[in-house]
This record gives sequence, C-alpha cells and structure tokens, in this order.
Amino acid sequence: MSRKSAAALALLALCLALPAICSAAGFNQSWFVWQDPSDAFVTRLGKDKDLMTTRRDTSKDPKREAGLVNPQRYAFGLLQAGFPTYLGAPMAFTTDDLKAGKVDVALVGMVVDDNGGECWGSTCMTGARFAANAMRTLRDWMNFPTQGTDNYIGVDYASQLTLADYGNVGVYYNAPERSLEEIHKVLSEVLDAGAVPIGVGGTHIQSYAFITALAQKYGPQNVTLLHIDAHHDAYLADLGRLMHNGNLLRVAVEQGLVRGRDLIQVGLRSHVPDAKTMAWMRQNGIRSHFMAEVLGRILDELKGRKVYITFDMDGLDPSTAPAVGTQDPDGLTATQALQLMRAVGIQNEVVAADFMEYFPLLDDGHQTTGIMLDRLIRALLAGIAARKQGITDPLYLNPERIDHGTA
Ligand SMILES: *[C@@H]1O[C@H](CO)[C@@H](O)[C@H](O)[C@H]1NC(C)=O
Ligand SMILES: *[C@@H]1O[C@H](CO)[C@@H](O)[C@H](O)[C@H]1NC(C)=O
Ligand SMILES: [Mn+2]
Repeated sequence: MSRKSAAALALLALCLALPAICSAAGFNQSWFVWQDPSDAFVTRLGKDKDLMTTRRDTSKDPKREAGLVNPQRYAFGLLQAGFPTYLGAPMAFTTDDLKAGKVDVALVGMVVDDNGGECWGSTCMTGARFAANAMRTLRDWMNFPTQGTDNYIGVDYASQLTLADYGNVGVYYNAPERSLEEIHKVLSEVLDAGAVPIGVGGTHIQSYAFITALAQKYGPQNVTLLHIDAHHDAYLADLGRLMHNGNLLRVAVEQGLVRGRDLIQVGLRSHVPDAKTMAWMRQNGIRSHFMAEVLGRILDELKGRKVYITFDMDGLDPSTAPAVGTQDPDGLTATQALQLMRAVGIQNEVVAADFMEYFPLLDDGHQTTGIMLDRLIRALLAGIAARKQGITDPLYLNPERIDHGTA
C-alpha cells in the first residue's frame, strides 16, 4: 500500500470513529501528526482504543431543557460549600447548554500529565494532571465567586460575563497525543457555541489541541498566539516522541497551523534556546521577548489581532509560582503578569486561553501558585469584561482607584 492510500484509509477509519471531527469544515487530518499509519505507536492500539473517550449514554437521564445547571446550594456561593466548580460557576455539559446559557467563557479542565511516569509527556515531574480539580477546590478565602470586581480597572466581571464550568476532558493511558484528539473535540464544542474556552491544567502539550481547534474554527494561521513561558517550546529535538511539551509550537509552525510571526513569546530565559534552535526561531520570524525586554512592545505587536493566550505557569518567577515542573528564576512578577492579562483582555479579541503546567502536589501549604493561577484567570476575565463595556485603553485604571478618586 502506498503511503498516500494508507493515509486515506486511516482518515476513513478516523471518520468512522469520530464523525464529528471529519464533518467539521476546515479540519485537516494531517494536523494530527501522530496518526501516521506506518507508525507502530498508532497501529498497536487495541479494540478498546476509544473506550476512554466514548460518550456516556444520556438517553435515560431525566429530561431537561438545555442551559446552565447551578450546583451551588447557598446564595452567597462560597466555594467551600455546595459542589466545587471553577469560580463557583454553573455547569454546562454540551454545546447546546453553552448556547442556551449564552456563555461568554467556558472553563475546561485539562488532565493530561506526564506519560505514565515516563519523562517528556510532560516534564519528568508528575502531578500536573491534578491541577484541573485542585483549582476547583482552592483553599482561598478571598475567592468569592459573587464578588468579581477587578482592583485596577474596577470592572465587575462576575456580573458582566456569563461563565460556565465545562468539566474535564478525557485522557488516554500512555498516549498523550491521542488525548489531543478528544481535547480538540471538546474545545470545538465550546468554540461552536461562540464561547471562549479557558483551559486549566496540565501538561503544555495540550495546547496543541487548542491550536488545532482554533484553526478549524478560524482557519489556519488566522489567530495570534501570545505564549507566556520561561521556555520557547520549539525544541528541534523530538526526544523519541512525535510531540512533547517542549516541541509543540515547532510542530504547529511546521504543520502550517501558526505562522512564526504570529507567535509572540514572553518571558523567555534560562539556558535555552541553543544556537540551532534560535536560528530556526529567527528563520520563522518568531517574536521572542526575553526577560531583557519584557512587556515593552508586546501590546503594540498584538494590536488588532485575534489572540489565543497560552500561559505556562513557569513563565512566572518561582517566588510567585513555585509549583511548576521546570522552575527558572528571574521570571515575570505577579504585577507584570496580571497587568498583561488585563491589558490584552481589553485591547484584543481573546478567542481562547489556557493556564498550564501547574503542579498542585509541589505547591506550598498556602497554594501560592494555585491562587496566582486563579488571579490570572480573574484578571483576564476583567479585561474581557472591560472590553465588553467599551473600555479601549489597555492600560486603563479606574479613576476611583487612584488619587483618592479625584483623578
Ligand atoms: C482567515 O479569516 C478571514 C477573515 O475572517 C477569512 O476571510 C479567511 O478565509 C480566513 N483564512 C482561512 C485560511 O480560513
Ligand atoms: C493540510 O495540512 C498540511 C500540512 O500540515 C498541508 O500540507 C496541506 O496542504 C493541508 N491540506 C489542506 C487541504 O489544507
Ligand atoms: Mn511550556
């Protein structure tokens, strides 16, 4: 069998298994690079290969109208009571729920971790899979879901935006790349409803599924990536994997999903990239902002673009975010990162975001990193809400919050 007809057969098989993917306009099978049928990794999958992602039979569930389901018992909605959801948000289970609920932002848990204890599914550090649920049960007594007012721009995002918790995405054992197909599907459900997905996790490899889902919705190379990270994640080395959390952006550029010049990186530092990788990054026009010039030109570069923010928590300084797999000193401060989230939310149409590589098992007793992650999401929501209210200056400060309200 020729390679071409083998690929066509594989596509046919995939369409039979996942018709939603193949019927979707704008989807290109070759984005899923790991599905090369000549690769033993793919053909080794047994008859139960889709068990982890087969959807539950809901035909016997009580009938209900599509819409949001609020699992909170108490009006004040303190997160430690009732049932844990992101920011105390109501739950949605399907695209129809998101549509009927007119949801602006859907939070999605990303539970793919290190590859069963091997290195390079994520870092050699395991535990990022716990981030998705840990953020629902954060011990943070300032974390009132009913009081979502940003302290800089004075916008009450809790009343301006309709949020939903869209649950976690399924995961395959020992096959993180396969999990990306399911993540792609779930994110597409959110995007189809016109909502902005915000992912919480989890290994950074999962952001590749954000990129494919956005390419399906907006066309490839039509969304700008704002990538906040200590590391460039464009490693030339595959390390024996088709994809890992250090090379996903190189694969995305190579597959034509993102143009190098639409990849804007912030916070790079550490002992990488090496000269060869740096040359590849320059050839592809990637705009990398090292800590040496952070925040200087980023807002200008982003002007007028549709933006997907992918935030690796190790972009922050370890004193701000100790619970990451790959600590690197000299990172973004809390103030810099929160200002960036607010400003981009105001200036740009943010079409997706994720906050990745949080390792709750490595966090301190105060959950310093988890609380930081929570505040990053809130700052972004405040920016999005401010934009909705008509605020246009990315560096806007509410006059009531400065100069004793006399400004
Ligand atoms: C990119 O977006 C523009 C404007 O929405 C659209 O006209 C164009 O077809 C898109 N490109 C692709 C490759 O889909
Ligand atoms: C699908 O993507 C590949 C690269 O990943 C590209 O070579 C090919 O032209 C694309 N096909 C279509 C129909 O867009
Ligand atoms: Mn990363």
